[in-house]
Amino acid sequence: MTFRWFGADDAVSLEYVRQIPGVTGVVTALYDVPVGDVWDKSRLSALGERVAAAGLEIAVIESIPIHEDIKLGRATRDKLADQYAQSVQHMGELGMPVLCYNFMPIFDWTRTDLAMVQPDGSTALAYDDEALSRIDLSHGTGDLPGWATAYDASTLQALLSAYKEVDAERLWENLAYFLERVAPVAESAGVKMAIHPDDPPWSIFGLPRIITDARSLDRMTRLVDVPANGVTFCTGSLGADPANDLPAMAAELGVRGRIHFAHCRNVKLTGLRKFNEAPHPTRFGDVDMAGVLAALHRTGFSGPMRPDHGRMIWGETGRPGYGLYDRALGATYLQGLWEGIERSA
Ligand SMILES: [Mn+2]
Repeated sequence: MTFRWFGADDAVSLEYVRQIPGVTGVVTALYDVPVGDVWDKSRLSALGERVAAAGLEIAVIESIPIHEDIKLGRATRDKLADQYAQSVQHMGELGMPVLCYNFMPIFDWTRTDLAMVQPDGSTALAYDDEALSRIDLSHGTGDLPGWATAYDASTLQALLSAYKEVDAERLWENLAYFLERVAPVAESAGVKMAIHPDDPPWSIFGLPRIITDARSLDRMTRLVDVPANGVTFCTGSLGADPANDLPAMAAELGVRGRIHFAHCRNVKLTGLRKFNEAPHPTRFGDVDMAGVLAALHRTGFSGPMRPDHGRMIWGETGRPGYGLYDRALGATYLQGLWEGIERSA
């Protein structure tokens, strides 16, 4: 069991993470490296030492962001892919076994409310496609929750217009081009690459999103058909689309040995392309968490798992989705569920 940690300025300290029963690994990153630059091996090593000093280990790097030029297929992508592969090589040399990354244009996870009040008084992240469609990006990302300072107006407009030339098929080509250069390096360095599904799993702001369902995950793993080219099975992202049969998808990818990391989170679907995040146990949302874990268990999954986002409960404030308390409850629930599955198997 692992837990995400955002580094030295995370309000949830490593010492607290260490006290969650059963959590042995952290999921972290170097957060201040400019996108595209090589991750310095000595800095990565120092991060590992800091985590080790707290009695934990780095189980997953989440994530090394992929430069937009790679996703856009621009001429600089060769150099950028080489630099990315160099960072992956450094991970391997330091024994950091799993890399979670994503291939979403411009924005990664997107929500329209970071603190939707729930009937029990807790707050949760929420998404409503109608609310998203009303957000005006012409003056930058100021109105998009969680992305307020990410892009100024001119940078964002330039990127949005560059993506007008990149449809879903072109994005697939660009993903293949990237993986052809990086996945073999990961394979030989002993690093498992685990692509994170698009969150939410559909197009937003007219941008293509391609990692959304069983078919696309299967296609992705076959772009470069090596064991290191795998998936982060994020139940919350994939579960936002009711057409996704999560236990079947976990079984299918799991039996091929391509699930390298599990993100476990529940979502409550409240309308068409509308949901809020929910407590981790199956009955609080639309994700069959018991079914997913049973499928993972059956297919011999032994990789890292983390409770993905949590609600804010007990008056906690902090980074939306990443408080201590609800995620810790999730970690213990998931271990209890796993124990039950193991006992009855
Ligand atoms: Mn996730």
